[in-house]
Amino acid sequence: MVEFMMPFTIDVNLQNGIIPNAPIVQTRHLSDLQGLFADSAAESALLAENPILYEVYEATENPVVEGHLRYSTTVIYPGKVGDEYFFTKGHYHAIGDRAELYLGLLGEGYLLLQTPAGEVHALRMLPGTAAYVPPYWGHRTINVGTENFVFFACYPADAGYDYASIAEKGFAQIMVERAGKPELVANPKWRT
Ligand code: S6P
Ligand code: ZN
Repeated sequence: MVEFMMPFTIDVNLQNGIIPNAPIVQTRHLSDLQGLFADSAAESALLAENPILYEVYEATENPVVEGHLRYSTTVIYPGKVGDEYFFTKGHYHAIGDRAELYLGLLGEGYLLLQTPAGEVHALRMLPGTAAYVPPYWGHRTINVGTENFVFFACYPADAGYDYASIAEKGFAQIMVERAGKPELVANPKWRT
């Protein structure tokens, strides 16, 4: 017998990305991403200030089971550690074959995608860009602009998070500022 969950709507504030009354709000400071930026000296120096790099508003209390969806907005603040732009931790999904869709809402960023072997793709994201994360790709978002970079994400409720692989190896390539513009370069800290 099918149990029918009641349909519902949520509100996303399109001026700032905030989901009012989101049951889950995560605030990630630089200290939560310690060791992930390429320039360790710049990272240590900025740790004294320990800025907030991004916030996640997770909107749903849907059951965390196969078949349901969860969704969130992420607000990444503008800034750099050395010449590397602020980014999210990045993760693979714990259930690797779960895909995801991002929709750019505000600002300018990149979605960095990586296979476990270190093949990297960078997709530019602007307001209105829908970016697809296919199954098995690790993903991280980066704010390369001077304003907040905000996007909406929708993902299978049971996808889960594997942060350990990224924390251990990082991404093979990183986004840095060169002559005032974002450029993808090899990550000197990447471990195969
Ligand atoms: C979840 C989805 C996003 C991220 C968020 C923060 O599958 O990809 O909601 O969780 O952008 O990134 P991270 O890497 O800290 O979870
Ligand atoms: Zn994800």
